[in-house]
Amino acid sequence: MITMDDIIREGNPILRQVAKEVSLPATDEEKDTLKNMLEFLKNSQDEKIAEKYHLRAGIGLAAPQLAISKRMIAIFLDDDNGKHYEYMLFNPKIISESVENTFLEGGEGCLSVDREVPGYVPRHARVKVKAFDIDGKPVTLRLKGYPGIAVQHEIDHLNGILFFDHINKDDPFTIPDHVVQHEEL
Ligand code: LHY
Ligand code: NI
Repeated sequence: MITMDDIIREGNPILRQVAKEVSLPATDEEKDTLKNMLEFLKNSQDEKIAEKYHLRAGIGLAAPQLAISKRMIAIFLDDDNGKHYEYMLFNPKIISESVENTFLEGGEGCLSVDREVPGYVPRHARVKVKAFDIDGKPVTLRLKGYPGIAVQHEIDHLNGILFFDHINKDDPFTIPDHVVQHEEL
């Protein structure tokens, strides 16, 4: 199983690389990695397992965080309405995005960043993502709110981008342009 020891941290140059497309059909090893990534997220949200293995709770993970520079991400979360989202995706690509933006009031963190970086991280309020699922079937997702933010954070990792790259350096808590918040999405 994946634990925090497998997750590389800020300063490791792999986090700044542009990850390679997975050539499909994916190998069994690639599929296993993706399944283990989802399993990690699930475990990290299970109080007992998380405590036993010292896992930091996470809702999303990208393969480069495991030092695997390939375009694979996993997401496992419940939104504010209790709706459950879980995805294992190969080669996810944002094919359209809203002009409207959103951000998390509490800012973002990252399993690869062991410090708090204060400030708002502007994200598109809505994104349409094309990807391939674990079986190599094409999927199109329309995501907004929390799952929308999560998928943008994870796809950023595939492009060598970390959340704090988006924070306004001069004024970290300035409200981004064109903002709509969750209830108005
Ligand atoms: N995951 C973190 C997590 O808590 C950070 C995060 C926060 C991701 C908000 C998306 C939205 O799950 C990662 O750092 N994954 O890359
Ligand atoms: Ni991250």
